[in-house]
Amino acid sequence: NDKTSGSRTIAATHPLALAPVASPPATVDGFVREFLLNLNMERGVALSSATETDTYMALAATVRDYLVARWLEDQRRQREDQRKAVCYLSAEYLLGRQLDNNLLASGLTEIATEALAACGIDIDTMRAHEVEPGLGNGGLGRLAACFVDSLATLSVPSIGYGIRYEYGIFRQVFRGGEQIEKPDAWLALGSPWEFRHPESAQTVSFAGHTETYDDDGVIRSRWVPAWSVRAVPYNYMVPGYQNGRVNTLRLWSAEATKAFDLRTFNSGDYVEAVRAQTFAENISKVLYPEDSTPQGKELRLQQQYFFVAASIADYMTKVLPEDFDLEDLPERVIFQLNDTHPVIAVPEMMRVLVDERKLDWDAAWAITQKCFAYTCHTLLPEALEVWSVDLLGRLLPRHLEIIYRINDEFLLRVRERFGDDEQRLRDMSIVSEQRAVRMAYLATVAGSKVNGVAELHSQLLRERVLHQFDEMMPEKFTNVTNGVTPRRFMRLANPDLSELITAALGTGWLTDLERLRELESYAEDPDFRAAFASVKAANKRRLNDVLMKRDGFEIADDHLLDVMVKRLHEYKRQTLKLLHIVTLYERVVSGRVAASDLQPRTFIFGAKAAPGYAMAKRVIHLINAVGSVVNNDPRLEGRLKVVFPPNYNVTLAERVIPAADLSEQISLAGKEASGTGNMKFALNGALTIGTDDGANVEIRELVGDDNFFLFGMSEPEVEELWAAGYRPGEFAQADDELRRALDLIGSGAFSDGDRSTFEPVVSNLMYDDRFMVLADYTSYIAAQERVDAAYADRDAWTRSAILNVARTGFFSSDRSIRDYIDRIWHTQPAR
Ligand code: BZD
Repeated sequence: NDKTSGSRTIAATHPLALAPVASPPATVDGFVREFLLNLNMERGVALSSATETDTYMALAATVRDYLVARWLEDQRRQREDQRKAVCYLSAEYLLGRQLDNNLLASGLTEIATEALAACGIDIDTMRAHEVEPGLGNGGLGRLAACFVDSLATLSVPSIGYGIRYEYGIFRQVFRGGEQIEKPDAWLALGSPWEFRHPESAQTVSFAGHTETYDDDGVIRSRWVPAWSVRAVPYNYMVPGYQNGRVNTLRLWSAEATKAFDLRTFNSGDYVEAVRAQTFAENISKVLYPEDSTPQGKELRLQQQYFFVAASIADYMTKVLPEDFDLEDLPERVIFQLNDTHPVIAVPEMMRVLVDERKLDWDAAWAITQKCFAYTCHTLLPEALEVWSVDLLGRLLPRHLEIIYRINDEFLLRVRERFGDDEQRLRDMSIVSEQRAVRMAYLATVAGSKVNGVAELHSQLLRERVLHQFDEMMPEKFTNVTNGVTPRRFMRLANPDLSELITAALGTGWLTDLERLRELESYAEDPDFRAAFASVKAANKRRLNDVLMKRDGFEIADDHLLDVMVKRLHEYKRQTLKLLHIVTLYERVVSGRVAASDLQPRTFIFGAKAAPGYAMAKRVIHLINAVGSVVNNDPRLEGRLKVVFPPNYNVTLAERVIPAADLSEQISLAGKEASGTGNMKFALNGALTIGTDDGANVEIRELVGDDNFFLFGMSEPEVEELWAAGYRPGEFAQADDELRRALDLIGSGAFSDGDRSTFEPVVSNLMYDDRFMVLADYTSYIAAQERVDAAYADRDAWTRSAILNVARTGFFSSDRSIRDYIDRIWHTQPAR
């Protein structure tokens, strides 16, 4: 047992207390015993009277019990080992359900299944009972979740830090085809996976003023804050895949520093009495659902500073030994900044080092610059975070001063290097002329490395968004192409395919995904192709069962399953997909094509729109509207179906992706930083129809042109057309079918004759079309025709699908993490 807790030493004498804590025996009997113990002792119920929630909670606690010993051991080792660790700072972790993942990681799936069956409980019911923690918006949050899985699997000493939002991404429902947002009360029944540690709380302060003072002859600055909150950590176990490792994810929850004012309460003003508490708790109350247009909201800045300040304090005071020489900090830790959301950590670290630890500025800056690295996830200028000087000055006055000084010194260096080029100084200044702090610039100046998330994205980052920084410090820039964890997105999501692969290759591929290459030769084996095709068919039936039960949608066996699941965004171009569907529909209803000549297809959409993003919400409405017309028009003879299950999340993704035939990755070239859905589909044997954008480029290079449906303008072509003056109307004039499709939508055919409902969508495309949907339409339709032709030869299609699996092992997040280690972190695996 661990006898030191912090600086306190416990004088244990009992033999049990001296030994390391033991896990329960990994047998069916051992599991049953532990499960019943939890049911009785933790839930206070007998098996005979247990509810589904009781049994789920007891099961989760049991799985936890098996992991705890390893976890405690790893924490002890990390403290003793003194190896360099990664602190991954992310405002989002889109974890998905935990039970199945933790069973798999601990190798307990079979034992637990049998043990529960022996107690009369179906483990699938337990799996279905879990509410997923939706603590992220989309790709960025899911990437963080894949990364913590790979960090544990690769034994990288690391901690993930984030926010324990009480409400995650909203629950989406449709009313009359329109999106309605409902709060996601994922904690309503409590989470069995977390450990609250109020004794390890940190105080995080805000507002107030700064002052200088004489510190034994040295003039120093200090911050006199106006108010504070308590940051209470909740620890989550992150088990590596069957390697005995368990890492920590530490999510912070905000609480009031003082219990509410009892005197006010007694005087009868209850609301006033709890005001402080409510105010404090607001900070971690809800995840902002905007994923591309940061609104500059004060509460969001509070959230960012809250979790970053708590994390740095936690690392500096609880993880680092007390006598640690701060000059050595860069050999001990690297803080990876997941986008700009945690970038306020940079001035916070400076404040801690200079104001609290009394280092001189230059020494502190030298340390800070080596301790941070920054990952950028976007290229859209409107998605780059900026904070107004006014807001920063009000909320974090000392940090603003520090940012000004960082900027002044940086601009001096720019001047030294490039002379008095005033335009350049304005362009590169961290503080813009609009008096806003550009967080991406701050991260670039402060970080040791800056990486994009796919080759093309990293290149465009250097050439466009951060061009002048690249000129000045090219050595900072690098690429790490994203990846996904094959444990969740292959083994758990697609058990049948995983079994087929294991039968062919043996075990080991799940942690060495490049071994999928060995499947290439199996693509030539008719028996393997038949087996692969029947796995796909079974996955479609499984999806059918899920959707039938969930939303009453049916997936026909003989339909090509064409899937577009991702956040709703104009740059991702869900409208292009819609124009394809409307075109097919219009061909039939106008009599130009016989329904019987259509390749039967089911189109699946999954997408949430940011609540304030009016155009995105209108597109959701339009998808549902087109769906209800297309699905009910007898002239189509059931050959086209549009299925849009609400509330797309990780759990649904795990069912949809393995069933897909065709993966839609159709963003305008140069706009999707990477995409990670694209990787998940390819790894599950869907073929991609896509533009040369983000990681699609790398997918296509790996799978080969014959196994990928490429269409649309390349990024340089996009730039060229844009520079020449893009007039979308000309494209509508030039393509008869495009005009017909737009006219049909504009005519009210999908809105009971009401022309106004979708007029904004049509006129936006006709007269603005920032993302050049119309320019790529013709090429897209032609590519879809190649899809139909290819699907007609089902066996050849299956061969392509197998080659997609075989050639995309590169996209394991294990490889991404190795790239981070080699190119950025330079850490060693834990002992
Ligand atoms: O990050 C996404 C990009 O759009 C994808 O191309 C990329 O694959 C993933 C992972 O690198 N970005 C996001 O998901 N961004 C957000 O979710 C987000 C959230 C809050 C504020 C701003 C952006």
